[in-house]
Amino acid sequence: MIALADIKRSNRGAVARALTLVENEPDKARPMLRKMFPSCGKAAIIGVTGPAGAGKSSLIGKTAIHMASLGMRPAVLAIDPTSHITGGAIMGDRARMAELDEHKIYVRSIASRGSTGAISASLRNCIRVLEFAGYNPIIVESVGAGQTDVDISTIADITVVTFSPNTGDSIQAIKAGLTEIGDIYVVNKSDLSGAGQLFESVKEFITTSSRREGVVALRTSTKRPASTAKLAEHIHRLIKAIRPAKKARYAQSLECELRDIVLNKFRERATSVMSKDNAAYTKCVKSMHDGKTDPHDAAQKILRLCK
Ligand SMILES: Nc1nc2c(ncn2[C@@H]2O[C@H](COP(=O)(O)OP(=O)(O)O)[C@@H](O)[C@H]2O)c(=O)[nH]1
Ligand SMILES: [Mg+2]
Repeated sequence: MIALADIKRSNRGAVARALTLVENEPDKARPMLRKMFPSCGKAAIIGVTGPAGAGKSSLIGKTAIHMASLGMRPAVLAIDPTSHITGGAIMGDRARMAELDEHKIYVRSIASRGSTGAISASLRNCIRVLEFAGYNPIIVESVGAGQTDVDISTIADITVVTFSPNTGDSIQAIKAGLTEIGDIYVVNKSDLSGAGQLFESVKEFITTSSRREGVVALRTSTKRPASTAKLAEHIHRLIKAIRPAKKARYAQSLECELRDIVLNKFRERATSVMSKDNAAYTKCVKSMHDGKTDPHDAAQKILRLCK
């Protein structure tokens, strides 16, 4: 049993156990999540996305420390499957971990395998646990474009899209739709050559293509503290600016979550009905093959079996 009171006072062990339960045994986590639900929905959720290797983990590590010095209590969830492989600046680096620990910043990577629906559900519930534990904002690192397929911008209040000059596909990635989701565009690794040019392209692209208001482009380098401090300050200002709209945003996000759950459950149910072991299903298929039932009538029969 994990005591809610221990999670509430941010006991690290209790928070870690709660997150593990949510990830590995979602059904067993239900009663706990039910109790947490009424006090959730107020924490700001910051999504950080962009190509693998752009420096998201490193950047989050540095920025979170600035955020802590601005009086915030950030927690980080990484659903980046490459975080471990690249030596993941957040998770792997002991010195960095110690620094984050010192600032009481909670960092955790969460599973990126499984269906998109399962990852999103687990992410949303992990956010609840962290919010209940008093963390705010909750920063979520995800790889954009096709790798984990969790559309972070539907969950996040503020989306940071990150590029760097040495992930060659950056401009293509920008054009591939990322311009629609970002509130902040970051060209990281500005200490490397090519960053200036990329920054100009990003700026030009967002002024001509982004339909959102107040979108900014920033240059950062994890080697230059002033640049990451500036990013933290900008996020801080945005968090304050969106506060009045947070309730409505959360209501919208809950409805989105509800639809996801229902549609996923329905898909699971339908998939299990349409199995070769299901006599009613195979009968239906045979009747269709024999030319007795057309596919639409067969589908109606199967939908009745799904109830
Ligand atoms: N030169 C330079 N390297 C950086 C910078 N930020 C991150 N890196 C390096 O880029 C690599 C990938 O960083 P990581 O944070 O794991 O990227 P992620 O895959 O986007 O999370 C690591 O070797 C980092 O040390 C930066 O601002 N400048
Ligand atoms: Mg990473």
